[in-house]
Amino acid sequence: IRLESQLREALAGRGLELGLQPLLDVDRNQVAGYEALVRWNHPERGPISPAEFVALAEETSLIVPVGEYVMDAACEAVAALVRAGHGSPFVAVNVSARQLGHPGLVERIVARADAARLPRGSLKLEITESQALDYTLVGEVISLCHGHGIKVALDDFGTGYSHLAHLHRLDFDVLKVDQAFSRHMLADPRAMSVVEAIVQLGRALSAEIVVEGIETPAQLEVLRRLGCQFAQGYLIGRPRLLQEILAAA
Ligand code: G
Ligand code: G
Ligand code: MN
Ligand code: NA
Repeated sequence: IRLESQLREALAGRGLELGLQPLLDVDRNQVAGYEALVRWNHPERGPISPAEFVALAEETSLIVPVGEYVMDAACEAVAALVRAGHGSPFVAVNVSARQLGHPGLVERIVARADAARLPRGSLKLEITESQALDYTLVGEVISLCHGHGIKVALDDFGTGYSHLAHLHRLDFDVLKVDQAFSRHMLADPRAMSVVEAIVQLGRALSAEIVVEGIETPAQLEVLRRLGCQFAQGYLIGRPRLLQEILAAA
């Protein structure tokens, strides 16, 4: 309860921050976009991971204003990066199962992108596999997004609930391979086989593949060899604030 009221205060004030973690276009060897990762700077406890407070936010419906904060900040961040000459990166925003059921989600995202004068193609949604999803709803959100030129990624692919049975009728544009697979792929041939198979699956479904948790050049080399489009992980970069990215350039 205390955490809940503190999160409400953070929403009202300036307690939330947006981390941006780069995704590398493996072929071109350049940053193509960012994943938006919300951070809560707690007054006493310091930064709290969304892994801790997103669940709380979902139980209390605070996930809706949290999601709006993230979309606003993400759109503003891309607009600022474009203005600063960082090309035209995309930004991928995480959406939880609870948010999917909230009417007007896609319309709100589109309105925010338009307000920031962003091309719709610079936005992606990441739907996580970590909870049971209403597949009919997911299908509707995907169609709505496609109608607006927004791509949709299936996050944490290969963990948690199995969406494999639904993949043939859910038109995901991107599959994000969980870091559990990349962590073991060089040491364990079976983990490598799984990553290879997912890359082939992506190709067969015309979906882009992002492999997460890339921490070493050897892991990145594997992705290059497999023809995987995007790499994400500490080797490419940790999540940083917009100001840090702008200052580093
Ligand atoms: O950055 P970190 O590893 O702490 O993120 C933990 C988890 O929180 C990730 O799985 C990510 O998908 C989720 N997450 C990060 N930002 C958001 C957000 O803005 N909304 C939702 N719903 N989940 C998020
Ligand atoms: O669930 P999702 O994949 O959206 O969240 C990604 C989480 O993984 C973030 O909290 C982020 O900080 C973390 N992360 C990102 N890259 C790496 C990495 O290379 N190694 C590890 N161990 N964690 C990472
Ligand atoms: Mn994600
Ligand atoms: Na993930």
